[in-house]
Amino acid sequence: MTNFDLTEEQQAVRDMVRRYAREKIAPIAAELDEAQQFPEQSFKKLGEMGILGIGFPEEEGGMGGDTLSYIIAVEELSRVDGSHGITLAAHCSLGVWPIYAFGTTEQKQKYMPKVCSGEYLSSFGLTEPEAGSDAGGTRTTAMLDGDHWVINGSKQFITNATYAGVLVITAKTDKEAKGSHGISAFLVETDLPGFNLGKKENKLGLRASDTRELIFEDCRVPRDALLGELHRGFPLFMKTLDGGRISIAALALGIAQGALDASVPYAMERKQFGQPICEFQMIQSYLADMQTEVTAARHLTYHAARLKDAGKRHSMESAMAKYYASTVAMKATTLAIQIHGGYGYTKDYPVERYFRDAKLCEIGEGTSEVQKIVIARELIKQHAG
Ligand code: COS
Repeated sequence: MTNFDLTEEQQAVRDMVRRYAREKIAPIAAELDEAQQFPEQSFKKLGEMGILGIGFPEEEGGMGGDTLSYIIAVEELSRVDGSHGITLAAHCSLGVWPIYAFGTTEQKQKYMPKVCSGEYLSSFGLTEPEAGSDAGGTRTTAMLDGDHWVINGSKQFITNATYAGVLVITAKTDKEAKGSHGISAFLVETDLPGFNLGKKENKLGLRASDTRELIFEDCRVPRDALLGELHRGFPLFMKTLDGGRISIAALALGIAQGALDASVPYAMERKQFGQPICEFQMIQSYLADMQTEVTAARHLTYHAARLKDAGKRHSMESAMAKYYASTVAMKATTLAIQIHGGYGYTKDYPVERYFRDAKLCEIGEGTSEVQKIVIARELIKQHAG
């Protein structure tokens, strides 16, 4: 990988996470995937290393790194195991970031040190059975009763749910308001009465990551658990997703790079017709496509991260990075299996896992179709002046 003008700090994060991923995660990734086992020990260790608070200021309890350092950490984990990558992505982008960006001083003092150190894992409860791409279709409600909000409803496909200490969730606070209006965000501690975990999903890929349903039955959270402005939860989570989508781009990028990492040495070692298959031009064509497209995806992803670091609007760039990197991950992992031939279709090589893991990138945090809507709308807006 070329340097991409990384600072010394960004390179140090990359090297640290890369070393940890290669030495500690790569040897156990296949086993965790097979057993659908969440890597609790890894996240304890990543918390000790500061990685769970990597993109947040030291005074908030974070490591003091920037968005790009965090994105590189997701990429390096995903290069050996997408389940680790998505767990970090959901924690930092969807759980911690909204607390940091929209929390009151009291909320930040209460939660930031815990989520940055890994004492609490965190995540985001937005999706519901009737509110997937149509994120404004939220049916979960939060009604004020004295000094408490009473939450009722359910959330689906929530990453990290079992292991989270606090979650950001969304609920309708004005039942009369239509569509994206009248939704608010809340901080919910997961040991509250009325908060229950539902079914654990048995997934195609990212099987060592935790994905569950959340069920709220008269779950009472304190009045000051409201995060951000009342009834303005929709823009809050759209801004959150603008950042989250860069981390899913990094997940896709890492998986695609992992597929390429596995394919080059395999193509150099595997002999057919009396020579290594890397000497055949059709295999070279596959490798050339993978290298070119992975590099292009990295440019888009790092660019979106740099815009976020510069405090500039990055909705379109995040969507482009996610859309493109996900497409690249699907293609690169498909080609990696093709290069490995019959062996690639078995669990003896990691490329079948990468292939299964890649598919989520085209779905989670907004499908590729949703990304195209975001890109086109931004483009039209820019042209309208
Ligand atoms: N940043 C800040 N505000 C934003 C925003 C952004 N990126 N995008 C939209 N908003 C604001 C709009 O300005 C508008 O504000 P007002 O109510 O003040 O006018 C409001 O949010 C509604 O926006 P819009 O009309 O664009 O909403 P739509 O219902 O048309 O949104 C899409 C359509 C499909 C783009 C949206 O629902 C979406 O992204 N869906 C996918 C959700 C998703 O990713 N789910 C997976 C979650 S996994 S955690």
